[in-house]
Amino acid sequence: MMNESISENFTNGFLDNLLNCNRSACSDIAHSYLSSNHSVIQLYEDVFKVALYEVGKLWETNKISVATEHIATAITESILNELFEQIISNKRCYRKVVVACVEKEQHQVGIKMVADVFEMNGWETFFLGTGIPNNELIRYLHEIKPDLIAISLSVYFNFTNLLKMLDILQKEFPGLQIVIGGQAFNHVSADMTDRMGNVIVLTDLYILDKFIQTYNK
Ligand code: B12
Repeated sequence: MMNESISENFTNGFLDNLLNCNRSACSDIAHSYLSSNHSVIQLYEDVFKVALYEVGKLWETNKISVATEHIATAITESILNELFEQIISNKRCYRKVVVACVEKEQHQVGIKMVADVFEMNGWETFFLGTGIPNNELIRYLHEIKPDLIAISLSVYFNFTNLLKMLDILQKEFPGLQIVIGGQAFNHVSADMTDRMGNVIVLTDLYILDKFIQTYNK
């Protein structure tokens, strides 16, 4: 309970400063959260994600402008990049993961966090973000030969693009382990996920971290 309210204070402070476009205050909050005994995953899940979901609600209800939403996202992405050197693990496990969004998906903050969790667990991570066409992805996978691909889907109406992407991946790389996540799955029914074939759906970074640790054994 105590811990929850501490996180809430940081999250509210972070959100206020995002909305006021105060990048350096946001950065200070992120660093002091980590120094007060919280993990990077807690920072991502309980501060950054909660604040950006709130930004989404404010944007959806026209309480903030598109510009403010863009700045809030850009600040968060810049802090993720700033923290990267700090989170990278010295213990390498010599596994490779390609991390990408479904074609036509424009949301890349969540999947960047996913890439970081793999890095923290010693994986060599190839973060493609948004905007990679399927044919270029296939070409890249042939080049990198990863152990696993992680895919993100945020917007529900891109689900058919996900099915198309999975179909191509599963034909071209039958043995490749595929993990998928993203907030679109809050709106996808079980009979739809059944159509995805042999893939693993993971809902958040805590679960992803456990999955990677089991996989690393
Ligand atoms: C920023 C933002 C944008 C930016 C994105 C810029 C960028 N660089 O990423 C821009 C402006 C491009 C954008 C565009 C649009 N957006 Co937008 N956007 C957002 C906003 C405010 C924040 C997104 C974010 O970063 N969230 C924080 C991250 C950390 O959360 P996350 O993505 O869920 O990721 C977490 C988990 O899902 C998980 N995860 C994610 N992927 C994966 C993958 C794996 C393998 C695993 C294990 C886990 C995992 O890990 C993360 C940590 O837990 C959200 C609000 C919201 N609720 O998120 C709306 C939101 C996602 N957008 C929305 C919409 C509707 C749109 C547009 C259609 C708007 C429009 N009319 O044009 C377009 C869509 C374009 C497209 N084809 O994708 C809706 C989606 C509704 C829905 N259910 O489908 C939301 C929810 C806003 C709202 N409330 O209406 N958006």
